[in-house]
Amino acid sequence: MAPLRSCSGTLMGALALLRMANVHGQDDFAANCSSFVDKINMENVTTYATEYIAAGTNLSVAIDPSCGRPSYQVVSTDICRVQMNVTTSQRSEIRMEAWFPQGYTGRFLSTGNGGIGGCIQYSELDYTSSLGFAAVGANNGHEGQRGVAFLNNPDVIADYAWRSVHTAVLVGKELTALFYGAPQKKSYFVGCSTGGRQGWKMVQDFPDDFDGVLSGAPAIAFSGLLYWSGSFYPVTGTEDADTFVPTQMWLGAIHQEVLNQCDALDGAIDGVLENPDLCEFDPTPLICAEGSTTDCLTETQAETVRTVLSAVYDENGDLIYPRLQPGAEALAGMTQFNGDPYLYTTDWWRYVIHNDSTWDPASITLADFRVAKAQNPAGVETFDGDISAFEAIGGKILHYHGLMDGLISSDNSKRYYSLVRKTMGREPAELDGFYRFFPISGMSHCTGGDGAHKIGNAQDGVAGTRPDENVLMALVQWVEEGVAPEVVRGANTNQTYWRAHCKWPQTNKYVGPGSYEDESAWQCA
Ligand SMILES: *[C@@H]1O[C@H](CO)[C@@H](O)[C@H](O)[C@H]1NC(C)=O
Ligand SMILES: *[C@@H]1O[C@H](CO)[C@@H](O)[C@H](O)[C@H]1NC(C)=O
Ligand SMILES: *[C@@H]1O[C@H](CO)[C@@H](O)[C@H](O)[C@H]1NC(C)=O
Ligand SMILES: *[C@@H]1O[C@H](CO)[C@@H](O)[C@H](O)[C@H]1NC(C)=O
Ligand SMILES: *[C@@H]1O[C@H](CO)[C@@H](O)[C@H](O)[C@H]1NC(C)=O
Ligand SMILES: *[C@@H]1O[C@H](CO)[C@@H](O)[C@H](O)[C@H]1NC(C)=O
Ligand SMILES: [Ca+2]
Repeated sequence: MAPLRSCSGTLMGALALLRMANVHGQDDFAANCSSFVDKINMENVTTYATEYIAAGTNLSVAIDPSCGRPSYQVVSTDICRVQMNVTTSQRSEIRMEAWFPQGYTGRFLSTGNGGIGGCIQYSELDYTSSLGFAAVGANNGHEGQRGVAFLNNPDVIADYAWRSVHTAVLVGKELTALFYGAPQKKSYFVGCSTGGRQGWKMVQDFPDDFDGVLSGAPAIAFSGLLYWSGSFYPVTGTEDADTFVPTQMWLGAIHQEVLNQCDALDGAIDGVLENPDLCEFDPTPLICAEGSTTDCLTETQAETVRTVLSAVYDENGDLIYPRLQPGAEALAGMTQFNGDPYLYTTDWWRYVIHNDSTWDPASITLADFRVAKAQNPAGVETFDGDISAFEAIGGKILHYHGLMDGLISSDNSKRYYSLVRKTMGREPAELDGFYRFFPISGMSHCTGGDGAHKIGNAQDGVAGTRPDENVLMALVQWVEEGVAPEVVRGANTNQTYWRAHCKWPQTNKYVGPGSYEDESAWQCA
């Protein structure tokens, strides 16, 4: 029958047209991207490339070797890559990139940085652009993971403390509007460590920048943190000192003894501490018996263990920085108790605080801390408990911290939560409307760890993209639909089990009857 033939003819024609439209859509996107460079005309912005990058491309990227990050990134989705430099003062600038996905969702996002760098996080640009965010990332005002660029240049320090992220957000939002033809609907931040601090800095001082902030393991109370990290070297001494505790002991016997004493306190012997606050670790059982010398500690070494696992206080007994939470001693043993000066501390006091590139990290004392705290260059402390301006704009902040973090104590995140409570005079139920904090058991520093650490906070830690299995998408749901996360779920490394991490101040307790790998065998209390 004629109508049928014509119908199927129309259908085939329509399919062909659709295919052509798809190809044209891609061509348009690519063409729009390559010509985009000519449309950009912004003060202080030098754009040197806009190029279409097809999904699957193994992109070679400029990254300083000190960053310890790969010099390539495999791109997961079709993007328009925009590379530019932005002047931030007469003697400082940032290098920045914007990755505009073809599958744009109307959401803008800024990534963060790490350490005292200097390193664009290409993995996070890729991760977030593949989720449909128009994503930006900047180099924080200098290249690489050292502090030399700070010397005698407070503008580079200001870029590091706040201006790089803030500038990249202003420029990035303008470019997003220009490229897609309309302003972003919502704006987000994702970062961990120094990135976590950057997120908090924006919440505290630039509340209009973001609608939602995902801040992990934040390097806040900055001078206290770097003083704490720098205080270990004079205690441990170098590898040949009597006071030194071999890294193998931290990885093996000491971590095991912490588990012996504290793993069961949450109800389950699973190699993970759900509530390190209950753990008062005592290294005494590890002291060598008469005649024994292996897998044990001398009295002197036991004293080192006690000291480096304690909080640091000033002369008046005021807390400078809390203790490392038990469970993280293996990572800390490798990175902080390893008999070397802590590089970030060394560089910060040399190139920022004392302007003296010969300053000796072995000489660090409370006086050095006092100078740094008083100087608080460009407001880097990031420990302001009044975040009411962010609440007032309707912003949401989702804060998390790994309980196996051996670089930044999760106790300091709890301390900040308390500071906000006290400063704003709010109970947790009242903060819940806009600020929620989730300690993540079994998570190391930002990614990795022995427990259910894959929460979707970074490309290295993704086990799903639904809001109930991905903390970034949970934040989006909170901001856009008003559905706030009650728990943050994560999977372990091999994704053989999931666990729901509780909202602070609740903690997880194993109640059974199933195995500890059974999510429903745990309860927040
Ligand atoms: C390309 O740009 C034109 C004009 O600015 C716009 O109408 C079109 O939607 C864009 N196409 C794609 C695929 O981005
Ligand atoms: C991408 O390229 C780098 C070196 O250029 C190479 O080491 C890496 O294996 C490549 N990755 C993939 C997935 O092809
Ligand atoms: C952009 O900044 C980087 C890092 O400071 C610099 O190496 C590069 O030469 C600059 N590029 C342009 C085109 O200005
Ligand atoms: C450009 O940078 C200068 C500082 O070098 C600053 O004073 C000015 O406000 C910037 N312009 C814009 C549009 O941001
Ligand atoms: C180091 O230099 C900066 C800027 O050049 C200055 O603000 C600071 O006071 C100096 N610190 C010392 C200890 O000289
Ligand atoms: C995870 O999987 C890898 C590769 O299959 C395997 O080598 C490793 O032993 C597994 N780890 C655990 C903890 O099961
Ligand atoms: Ca346990």
